[in-house]
Formats: sequence, structure tokens, C-alpha cells
Amino acid sequence: MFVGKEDFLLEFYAEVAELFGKPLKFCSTYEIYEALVRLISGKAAIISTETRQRNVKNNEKEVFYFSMEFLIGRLLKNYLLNLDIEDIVRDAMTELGHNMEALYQCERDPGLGNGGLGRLAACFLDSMTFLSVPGMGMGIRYRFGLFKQRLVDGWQTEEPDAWLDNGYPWETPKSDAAVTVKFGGVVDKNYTDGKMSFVYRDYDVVNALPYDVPVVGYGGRTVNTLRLWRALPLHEVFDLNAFNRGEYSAAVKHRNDIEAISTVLYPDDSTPAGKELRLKQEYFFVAAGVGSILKSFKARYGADKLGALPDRVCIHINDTHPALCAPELMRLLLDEEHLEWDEAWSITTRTIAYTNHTVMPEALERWPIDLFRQLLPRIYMIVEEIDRRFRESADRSKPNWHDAMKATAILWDGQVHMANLSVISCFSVNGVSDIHTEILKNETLRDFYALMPQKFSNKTNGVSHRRFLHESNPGLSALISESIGRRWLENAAELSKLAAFKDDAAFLSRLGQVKRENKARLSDFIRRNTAIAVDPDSVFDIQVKRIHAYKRQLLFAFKIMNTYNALKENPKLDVKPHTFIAAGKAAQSYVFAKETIKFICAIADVVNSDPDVCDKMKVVFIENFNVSTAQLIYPAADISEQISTAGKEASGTGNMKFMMNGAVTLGTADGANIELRDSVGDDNIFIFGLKADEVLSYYKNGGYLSYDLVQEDSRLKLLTSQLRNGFYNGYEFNHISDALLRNNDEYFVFKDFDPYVKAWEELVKACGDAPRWAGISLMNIAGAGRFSSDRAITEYANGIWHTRCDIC
Ligand code: 26V
Repeated sequence: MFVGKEDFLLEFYAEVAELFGKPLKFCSTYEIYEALVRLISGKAAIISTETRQRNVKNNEKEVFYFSMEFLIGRLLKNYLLNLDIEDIVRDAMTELGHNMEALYQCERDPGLGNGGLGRLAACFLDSMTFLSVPGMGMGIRYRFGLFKQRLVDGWQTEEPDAWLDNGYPWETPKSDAAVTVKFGGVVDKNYTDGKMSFVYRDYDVVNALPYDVPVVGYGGRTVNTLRLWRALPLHEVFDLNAFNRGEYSAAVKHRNDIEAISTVLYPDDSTPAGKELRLKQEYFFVAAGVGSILKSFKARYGADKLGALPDRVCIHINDTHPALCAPELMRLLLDEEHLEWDEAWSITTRTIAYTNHTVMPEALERWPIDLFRQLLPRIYMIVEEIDRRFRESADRSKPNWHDAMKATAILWDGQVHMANLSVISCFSVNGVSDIHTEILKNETLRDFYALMPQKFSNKTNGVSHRRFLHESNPGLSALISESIGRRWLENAAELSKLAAFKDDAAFLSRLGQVKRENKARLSDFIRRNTAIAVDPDSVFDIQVKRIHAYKRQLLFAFKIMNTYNALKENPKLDVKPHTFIAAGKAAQSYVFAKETIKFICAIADVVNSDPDVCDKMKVVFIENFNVSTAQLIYPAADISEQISTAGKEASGTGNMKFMMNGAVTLGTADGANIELRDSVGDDNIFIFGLKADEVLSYYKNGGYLSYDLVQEDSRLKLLTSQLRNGFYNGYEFNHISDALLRNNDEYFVFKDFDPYVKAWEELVKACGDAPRWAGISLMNIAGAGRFSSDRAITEYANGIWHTRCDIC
């Protein structure tokens, strides 16, 4: 790409001249950053064209990964590393007097997702591209990403994330690929020659304009595309009469109503989001994406070859949010391509695959039928017909057939059940960890599993080890490469070779040094952002993730307070100095989660200002957790807190990111934690607490009374009384207290408290033995290969998509 620094500089000068028409020395840091992005984008465009030509030549089947969320993070450093030109560019920039870190900081981190699901989609794009899986990501170009979190007196406040304000130099609008999407209106049924046809009229039209972002794969062989759709009016409608009456907002209402569709990302909510705009978003990007796929398929293979669609295309839906892909593809095949139902259904159900990401009943999508029918009348008719035919097929001779029908119906109780629609209309249904898939098969989707077991499989999640280890932790990356060579970047399984260094004192000491440097880096960040001074030589015990009752940030908080209470009672207590770090956003309307943040901040206030304890412990809540802050946090962790109520966390992916950075997991037997344990062995992970079947049994049969448990445990008694007796600067935590005592502690925080504290004490003991600890940490890095998204994507490509996938 660039032979050396001089070669790079030549092209860079040309880029600057073309972009800004002024000498480099008059350019701002931001302009230098922008020119760099444009230069790399240009190179990516060339590889992207080559990728497409190669795929066409080889007649490759393509995957379209539909996701409402893509948390891609900053791209510049990642792409320079993937193209192996970071050193050259760094040298060149230093020569020009520019600091590379400052240039990286210029990039906005697009927050186009809520958490794990959105980041998983981005890791998958990275791995698909590295493995040359032909494919594309399909999403929405939200003008505002997830809100920015600011803490005011310990309370979360939300600010809009106007990430596009200075433009986003990685994106290119593709007006020739725009698609028209229709909403509302009326459907007429016509009977001619005994055949029914449907005429759709009086609808509203929206122009879907795609913006393409290049996905640069490691090694620079392949560049795929992330296509983000923006909603615009098809024709400019300006109400001149309204304008002349001085009603300026009425004059532009048409434009605003349409643009609203791609204006803002919906946050995860604590209540089901029965919101019309959200449904509009889902249909908008599905119709745009499926429309464009069919258009290019026909252009390439001919309209008479639609029967071959499942051999050439796989549509993957990331959770149920894009589930309308099925009825939309049916609509196009029936109404525009004039296929018969059976043929259209056969094509559709062999083209689409579905991943489920949660078993939380309140998170399973459902839409009120009235809203759905009015917004998408033709799609509703098709859903009704899918539902009718599925019910017809039910075997009524089976005992309990009525219960099974209730559990599997798409239309039930006035609602459209999107998970059921997805299972019925997809050829593949997968969970995201072993235990999650088992729960899907045996509980959540058991009636479907009984009917169609062949559809179900497990694909345990994975994360990009290139972003979350190589890019985020350059010290560790260099140490690994020095020890086992650079092949691990392409084949994460090679990390297992590190196990050979388990008893190598020199190596372990260097591993400790790297961790110390990462902790110092995070300590600096904390000092700059919170004014709290933390000791990089203390144990960094960290929980970072979305705030939710089932993830049990409360358990972490109570452990911290219990340690504080114990120290107050016995100041001579021999505890290793600890820094407890939490971060994560709460959904705007989730009152309990917001109170949890306030609680952790209140604990931080008490602990950090108490001279009796503050050289033994510090508590920090880091604001605005996002991909960029995550990349600073994971490499600095000693302890990774993965403490959800067993059976609730589908997989978790933070657990994997911590692990590959040498943090040791303190966790429950939940999600992928169980597979982390299989990978590192019982000696290198600390698992505690109720098992998923025990939790289920308590839900079904009762037998747990949180109030009684509190009476029996003096630690819990003190902790609960502090919640309401004004201990925290007079503040009373009523939502937390009610959830634990009046609502009988739905997530078993108190039940798991004692085993949790014991497991942590074990862990801290291990931590005090430096060589043993370094060995445990090393075994975690060595065991992390399985959790690379390269492994996950290889399984998707071979087991579901049946596409090309280069073995690493
Ligand atoms: C959303 C909500 C919203 C309403 C209240 C309850 C609730 C519970 C969970 C969710 C998350 C829905 C989907 C999701 O983001 N799942 C996450 O997907 C990750 C990638 O597979 C996985 O690692 C996480 O365990 C899973 O929670």
C-alpha cells in the first residue's frame, strides 16, 4: 500500500491539497485527521471494488447481516493496524509535528447501539471481513446515537449525541442505490380469473438513502461494507401557504416527519417499547435492505432465477428487530414478482436465519395489532396468512395442543409476537452460548423445539481480539507477539501457546509490568475525568456493562459497602488495597437502574472521603461508558465482575474482552462464563452462586424469602438499614430497598451475597500471591482464543450461511 514513510507523505500532501486547498502547515489537527481518513477511505474503496469483483467472478453466496445496532467504535487506528501501516503513518505524523493519539481522539465514536448486541454486530463485521466472508452489514444511520451520560451529583443525565455535527469522513452516500419505502395506505383485493391480487394505494413514501462505511479487514485483502440507511422525503413538499401564514414548522412538517424515522436510536427500555416510530424504523431499514438485495439479485441473475435466491443470499437477522424481513420478502415475491404463495414461502424460509439474544420475557418484542395493521397494512395481511397457515398445520391430536398453539402463535392477545414470527419464517434459530441455547430449547421456545428441532443450534458469541487486545492493549500485544510470533492475530487459537510460559518468571514479571502500565493509563484517565486519585498498585476490580437489575450491579455495590463496613469496624483488617470501578448507562426511563448509579456514586462519596479507609479502597464510577472508554478499561482490570442471576445473561461479551486482557473472572454459572470456565479450568476462574436450574426452581416452586435471609445475616441487616437511615448523606434508596425487601429480591442478590463474598475473598487471596496471580492471568489470555469472533463467524459461515470463509 505504502512502501514507506516518504511514499505515504507524498500521497498525504496530495490529499490535503485536494481537500482543503491550503498548505499542510495551515491545517488544524481535525483537518489532518480528516485528510488521513479520506486517504485511507480511498485505499479501502479500491480494495472494496476488488473484493466485489472477486466475489462476482467466483459466484460467491453473500450474507446480509441486518441489525438495528452497530457499535463500530473509532475506526482510524483499527484500520491502520489492519492494513499494517500504523508505524509508517505514526512516523510520518511525528515528522509533521502531529501526535497520533491526538489525531485518534478527533474521531467521534458512533454510538449506534445500546450494548452487547450492537458491539457483537460490529465484531462480526470485523471477522467476516478478515475471513473474506462475502457480505454486508445493514443498519440505520441514526442522526443521534445513544445519549451521552453525564453525572450530576451522582445522578445520570442524558445529553443528545450529535455525532454527525462535523460530518463523518468514513461515510459515502450512494444515491444510485436509494430505495423507496411505503407506509400506511389501503390495500384493495381484486379477484380476476379466480386469482386474487392486491393493489396497494394511498400510501406515504419515504426515500431510503444508503450511506456506505468501509469495513477494512485485517491483512488488507478484503473490504466489506456497512450500509446505513437514512430516511429522506422522496419529493420535497413545502407548504407555501403555511409558510405565508407564518407557520414555519408546519411548512416543513412533511420533511421533519420523514426524517424522524432515522433521527434517533431507541435506548433499551425497562418497559416494552410499543412505539410507532420504532416499528417504522424496523420496517424502514428492512424494506430498504431487502428491496436493494432483490434489485441487485435480479440485475445479476435475472428475474426468472428468483428460485435460486437461497443459494446466493443469506439474510441474517440480529434478534427480532429486523424480523419483518420475512413478510417483506414475501410481499416482493408475491405482489411484484407474482410468484405463488408456496414458492415465495419456500424461497423466504430458506433465505433467512435468526439469532435470539435474550430470554427475558419483557425484552421479547411484541407489537399491538392495531398499530401494526394501520402502519403496514399489506405486511399485516401477509403476517396474518403466515399465522393462519401455521395454525392450520398444528397437530390437534396431541395433548396440550392448545397450550402449544398459544406459545407459538404469531398473533395472540391482540399482539404480533416477533420471536414467533422469526422462528416460523427462518430456517435457522441460534442462541449465543451453550446454556442460553439450552434454555431456548427447553423453556423459552420449547414448543417450537419439539416441532422443528433441526432448526436450532448454538453459536457462542465471540469478540474481535484484534480490537480488544491488539489495538486496546499494545503492551500485551507486543509481549505476545515477541513470545509466540504474530500468527495469533490471524488465528486466535495460537494464544494457547502462551501456556508454555506459565512457570517462566521473567515472562510473568513482564506480564505484570504491562498490567501495571495499563492501570497507570486508566488511573490518569480517572484523575482527569473524576478528580479521584487511584493507586495503580491496588487491585482493579471492575464491573462495566449496561445497568440492569439482572446484571446485579447491586451485588457489586453491596460487596464494596460490606468491605467498607468491615474496615470501619476493624480498621486493622488486613485487606489488599482495592480500586472498585463501575461504568454503564441506564435506560432513560429505568428508575431503578438510575437509582443504582446514584447508589454507587453515594458509596464512592462515603468511601473516598473517609480518611480511615481511603488508602485501602477507592470507588469510581466512570461516566459515559462506550467503545472508546471500554478499550481503556478492559486492559487495566485485575478482576472481571460477571455476576448476573444465573439463566438471565444470554452470553455476555465483556467477560471475553476482560479475559483476553488477562483479567480473572469472578462470575456466576451464566451465559458464556460457563464456557470461559471450560476453557481455563476451575483453578483459573471463580464461579459462585445459584445455578440456572435452582433459580428456575425458586421461580416455579417458591422457597426463598429475602426478608428472612436479611434477619439471619448481620452484614445484610446493616447494609439494608443504611439504604434508608440517611447514612448516605441523607439520601434514601427506596426503589432499591423495595426491590430487595418488598418484592422479594427477584434477582437473588441477597441469596448470592454470601457465596459471592466468599469467592471474592478466595480470589483476593490468590491475588496476594503475585506469581500465582500472574499464572492465573496468563492462563486466561491463553484460553481466550475460543472467544474470538473469528471462531464464531467460522461457525456461522459453515453451519448456517454456507458461504466462503477462509480458514485462518
Ligand atoms: C433488553 C431489555 C429491555 C427491557 C428490559 C429487559 C431487557 C433485557 C435484556 C435486553 C437485551 C435484549 C437483547 C440484547 O441486547 N441481548 C444481549 O446480546 C448480547 C449479544 O449476544 C449478549 O452477550 C447479552 O448477554 C445479551 O443481553
